[in-house]
Amino acid sequence: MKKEQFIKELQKLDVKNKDVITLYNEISSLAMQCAGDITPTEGKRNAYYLSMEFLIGRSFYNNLMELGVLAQTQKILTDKGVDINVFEEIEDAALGNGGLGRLAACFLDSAAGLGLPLHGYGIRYKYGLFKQAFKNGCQVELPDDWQKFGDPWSIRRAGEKRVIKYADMEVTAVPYDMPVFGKRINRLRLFQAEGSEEAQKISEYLYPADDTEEGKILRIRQEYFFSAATVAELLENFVKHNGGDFNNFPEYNVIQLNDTHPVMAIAEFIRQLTSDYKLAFPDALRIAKNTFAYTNHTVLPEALETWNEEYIRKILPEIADIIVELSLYAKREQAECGSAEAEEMAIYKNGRFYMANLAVYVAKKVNGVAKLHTEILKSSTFKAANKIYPGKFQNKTNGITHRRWLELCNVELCELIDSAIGTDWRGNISGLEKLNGCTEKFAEQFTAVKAAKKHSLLKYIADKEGIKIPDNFLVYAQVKRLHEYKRQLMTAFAILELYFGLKDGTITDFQPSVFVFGAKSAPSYKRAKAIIKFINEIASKVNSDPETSGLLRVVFVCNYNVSYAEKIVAGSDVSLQVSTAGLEASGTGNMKFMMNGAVTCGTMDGANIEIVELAGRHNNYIFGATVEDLTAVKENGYNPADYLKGAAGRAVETLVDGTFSDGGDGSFKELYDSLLTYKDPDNYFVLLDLNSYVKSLLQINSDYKDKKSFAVKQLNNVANSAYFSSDRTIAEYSREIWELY
Ligand code: 26W
Repeated sequence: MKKEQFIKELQKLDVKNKDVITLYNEISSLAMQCAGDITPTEGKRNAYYLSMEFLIGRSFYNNLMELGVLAQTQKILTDKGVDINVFEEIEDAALGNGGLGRLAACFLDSAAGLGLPLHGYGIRYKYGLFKQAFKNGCQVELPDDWQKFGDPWSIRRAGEKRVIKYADMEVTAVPYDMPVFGKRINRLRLFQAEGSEEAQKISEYLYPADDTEEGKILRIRQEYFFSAATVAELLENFVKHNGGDFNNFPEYNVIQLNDTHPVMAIAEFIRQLTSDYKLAFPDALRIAKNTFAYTNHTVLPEALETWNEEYIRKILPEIADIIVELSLYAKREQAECGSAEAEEMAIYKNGRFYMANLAVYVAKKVNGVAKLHTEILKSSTFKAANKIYPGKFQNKTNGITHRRWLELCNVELCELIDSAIGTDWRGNISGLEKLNGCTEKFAEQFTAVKAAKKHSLLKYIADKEGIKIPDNFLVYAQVKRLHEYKRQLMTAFAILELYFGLKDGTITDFQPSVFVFGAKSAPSYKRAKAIIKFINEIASKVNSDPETSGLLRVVFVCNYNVSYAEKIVAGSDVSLQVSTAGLEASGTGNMKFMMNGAVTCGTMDGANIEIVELAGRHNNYIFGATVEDLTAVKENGYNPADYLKGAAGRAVETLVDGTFSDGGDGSFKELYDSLLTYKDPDNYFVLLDLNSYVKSLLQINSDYKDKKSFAVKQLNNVANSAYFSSDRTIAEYSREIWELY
């Protein structure tokens, strides 16, 4: 069905006494008929993106926009007495945790937008990322039953199901296909586990708590489940369409591994080629080396997956044997390296499998996700491999799809851009830089647009959180997963310093400001949960203080997700990106804020460096220790207590002086001890950077008085944000890794 047909059908749709969910399913199903056949085109080279997470968010508005019928649908529904915004009740499909999962969704959108054949493979979780609620300011997790609204955007393909075998069970993998709309329509195929109760568990929950042996085994089962189903399908299709000479397999297929979660696909690929298709191991390995590419998304040791050999051997003995065999091949190839380097690259050591090293050994290309991150991979994390495999490592700075993160979430800004530079930029986002010539001229109009989006955001927050913030407030936002390295705790202390300064009169002439937080903590991450509680405690104290609540507010929005993010990035003035230098591989929220005209208040970390490089340091607010500074600090010995002078000391003391209550679980004291008492205190240098952070926040507050010049800074960020469209990122992957034409 073409979109004209969709419009005709929609006009005929009877909406009388139908509830939102029925309407949602009927309209979505109509749009789905526009998709037609979405099977990957055989005979051409296709790229396949294997990811454990696809954080696609809400599909309804995005898909109608990508089909080019969103405005008309809104009009037709309005004429029928239906406000299109009612579908906001339909929750997001949160099939991911955060960064790497949302990136996967943006990549699929951009490939479709560019007309490139990139198809996703993953898991169709019954329950996605938990729904967050607050009980006395503490995070509680509720199941994310996203399918209760129906799932009109997927097509079940029972005819293509296949059996996945473990030593102790068999599972049926049933594919569900979701179209990815764009200039061409690509496909996201998610496998659902069916069979016994035990088998169904494999696709029940996203990332089960892996702090137990049972959790770890389940995670291994999940990783193997979708990897094996995908490999089996790609090999079968190759035989069916391109003959049986597997030497040509890389001509038609390139497989991108999104972090280490799908890395077992490499071992499974070799297993199937050797045991099912009778290839010799060296041939299977050679073909694998021409097929796979690997993206690393983090240098944090706790996120670089290693698996206890026994766990894998227990349920996947052949995979364990193949990984051991690969480690021997790698050792032989790396024989000329010194023992220390061999140790660093080891795939199999002290009874554990190092999945990142396996990926680095086999993958033809390995990429980091921002310039600094890739430098750290080459000079530190994978230093030895970079030395013996020249040309293997490359950078692919992340991006975000500007269709969702600008055109869908900020129509008003897009109209302003159209009026300033015409509409060519919508066809090719790099045209945005034409704005550089007229940011002064359009500054006032930008201020009006930002004010309108801020009004919508604050109204939404009032509705959802019950907290009313006046429209004249300056909006600082820190929205991302809760992790110590992202330093939400440092923002909490900075807010307390502002609060105390307002109370004792040392801070004057302060522009009314609100700090908006949004974050979910992993359920088992106690310290992150304590930080959430601490921020909520600060919010209730600050917001209820009549002396200062006209000047300073704090809001921790509940159940932050993709849809909430769309409103926050459009309505905020300042984007807080304050991770410890060297630890945020890239960040992608930073790019969303930049594209929507927020200035970045941040450290020289991840993609912040490239944002500031492109938008101009004078249009942003950089503070804090750099990677080099921290190396020196560590060498000279770091004593956080040295940084407790004045207001900083007072702010930190509130963790233990009774100002706030942790509800009696001792978590605030533990937080305090982690900063000051433990033998290796303040691992993320919160106290080191706190003072310069507060100075930065005050500078922003002061600059905000001159609305015009502040707006020029903000608009300059928009003008230089095209580089951070994932269209640019995908074009680079396509040219330099996938070689798609
Ligand atoms: C321990 C915290 C943690 C949890 C999960 C760190 C990393 C992970 C994932 C394994 C990797 C991940 O999501 N990394 C994020 O990937 C984004 C997309 O590339 C980057 O923008 C983020 O900087 C990076 O943290």
